[in-house]
Amino acid sequence: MIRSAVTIALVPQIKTGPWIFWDDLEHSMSKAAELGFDAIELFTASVHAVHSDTLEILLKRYNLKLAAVGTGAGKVIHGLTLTDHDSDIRQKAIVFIQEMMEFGAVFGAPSIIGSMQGNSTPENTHSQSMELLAEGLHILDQHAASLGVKLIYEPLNRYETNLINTLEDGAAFIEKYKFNNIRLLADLFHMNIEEDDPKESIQKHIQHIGHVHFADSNRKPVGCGHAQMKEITDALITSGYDGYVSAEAFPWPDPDQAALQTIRSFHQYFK
Ligand code: LER
Ligand code: MN
Repeated sequence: MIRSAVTIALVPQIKTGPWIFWDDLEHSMSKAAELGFDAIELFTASVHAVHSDTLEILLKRYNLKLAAVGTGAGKVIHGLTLTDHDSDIRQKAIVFIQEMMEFGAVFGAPSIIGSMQGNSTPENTHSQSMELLAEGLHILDQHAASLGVKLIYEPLNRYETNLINTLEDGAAFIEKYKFNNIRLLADLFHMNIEEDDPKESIQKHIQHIGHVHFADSNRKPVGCGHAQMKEITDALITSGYDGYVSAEAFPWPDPDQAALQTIRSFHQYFK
């Protein structure tokens, strides 16, 4: 079954980012529950930001699930990526992601690697960076197996990474290295920039897709842009997608209205 989720970011340093709720955790969760979301997707500065006991109590109180845990703060706050030329930083990036994975696994939730994949730089060519990415993901793929959760890898648009931009390249990478526990994130905003045909790409790579970020062409809440949303969401439904569709969009015009617009769109396309 396709389920709805909404992002909550508790990282002040990325306050201009595409996350619906920014406020205090419980207040955001109560709003999500009131609107009928099934789950939340959480972005925190580190595993120390929210105690798992506290999260467990709140998830029960508001009858919500944890859909996924974002790791972007690892790069934004701590400067860590899996492809940094400095092996010490790569090692710290792996530990940061492993801790996030352990935090999420308590709730059966996967962690997402987006910006922590990094970029190839003058110090590392593209192929060297891809090797470093594969080395890091190999360790994390095994960690996912030991925890019994998936790890979600997110192709980003070209302005955010020069490593993997499309579902096709992501799928080829997973197959090349035989990662059994890594699934792709289909972020509809990035796909709107990079995919020739988002619906076809979804149909073709559905077996690799483990999470969806729900946003319109301009990264506003779905319904506020010009993406061909009906054919994209139909592709998810008819291909048998069975995971979360999580609102990662700008809190436009404000968090409450963005959440309301998102859940209305979710019902329009998926119910
Ligand atoms: C993270 O999910 C993502 O999509 C990035 O573009 C955030 O900057
Ligand atoms: Mn995303």
